Amino acid sequence: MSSLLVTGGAGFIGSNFVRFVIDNTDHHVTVLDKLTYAGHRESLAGLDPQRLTFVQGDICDAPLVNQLMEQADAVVHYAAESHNDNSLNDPRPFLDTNVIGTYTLIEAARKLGKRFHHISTDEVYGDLELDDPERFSESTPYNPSSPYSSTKAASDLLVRAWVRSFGLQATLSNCSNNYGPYQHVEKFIPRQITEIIDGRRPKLYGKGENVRDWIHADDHSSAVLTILERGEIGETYLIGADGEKNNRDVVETILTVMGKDSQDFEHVADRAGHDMRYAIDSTRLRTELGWEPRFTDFSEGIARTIQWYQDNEAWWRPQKDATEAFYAARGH
Ligand code: NAD
Ligand code: TDX
Repeated sequence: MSSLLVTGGAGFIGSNFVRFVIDNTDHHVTVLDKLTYAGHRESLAGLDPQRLTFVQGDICDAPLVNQLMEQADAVVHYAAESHNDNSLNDPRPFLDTNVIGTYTLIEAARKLGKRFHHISTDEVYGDLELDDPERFSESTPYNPSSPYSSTKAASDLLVRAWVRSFGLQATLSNCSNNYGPYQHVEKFIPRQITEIIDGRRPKLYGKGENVRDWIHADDHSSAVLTILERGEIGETYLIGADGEKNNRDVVETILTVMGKDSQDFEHVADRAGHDMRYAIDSTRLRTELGWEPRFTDFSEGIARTIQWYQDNEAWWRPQKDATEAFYAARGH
């Protein structure tokens, strides 16, 4: 048994990872999470207290980070400001958490000689044309578009530099768009599900032609555990499950599964600098480390996600009004 320090473990993907680790390994998990608007203690409810320690704190707090890291065998770093629309409204927290927070963690990890895994996104590669036959791979040049993705790109480059300059024992992964339970209602899929529950129409930015490459959060978790166990130090692995869909197709699937007319959506103001298409080639992870996704039926995964939001209104309801007020003020 070993002890994992998981940053951002009360957020969407972090909390799914913590559940996955507790269900599938005998590791102990310590979560370090600031509980920003995006973090919820309730997302970790019901987990065995013998296996989980929760610490509320900031990854920019070096003394706290050092103290927690001393007790850990390995660190998995999810904590971030994660929403593109927020980054267009107020970029500063993205610089603090994504850049200075990552710097604080890797400084501690290198001084203490700890194994470190850095979680990142396919958005660091910029976007693809709709008809481009190529997908993102580990050798695609960085070309981020938004304040969010540029701070994630900066954090990736810091980790790579710390590997080369200081021998940091790190791996990195860049994953495509996740879906599943515990995702904040500001994000595309939960926003549309909860709009329909509230009797309103789903809202597509622009024409709805933008493509995202969807992966279930549990498949992301299994990939991260695989890389933590078998990944080569200093290397980057792209995580994706061949789930490319345009936003309009996703909304039509959600409407159909929820028993509504598949065309009952509306178009709203587009996002500034909106990336057109993301697509991941995960051949390396599959061939070198033997990873495979389990959730390959998107409609079934969406149906289970819809069911989760229908069954867990108490979890998302407190965030809904403020989220919609933010969007309304921006024409979204
Ligand atoms: P999220 O916004 O749901 O959760 C982020 C968590 O980090 C929250 O619990 C928040 O309280 C915490 N946090 C924020 N600032 C902090 C700080 N300074 N100190 C400590 N904790 C802090 O995000 P998510 O969607 O779960 O994303 C998690 C990670 O995965 C991020 O690094 C993101 O870039 C990456 N990622 C996300 C996706 C996606 O589709 N959501 C895809 C690929 C990669
Ligand atoms: O109401 C909406 N209508 C709409 O059409 C919202 C909220 C979004 N969209 C579009 C914008 C994108 O094309 O849906 C797509 C997905 O939007 P988001 O859920 O905001 O995700 P995205 O911007 O693609 O980024 C996500 O995936 C990569 C995560 O938020 C990032 O943290 C991750 O790095």
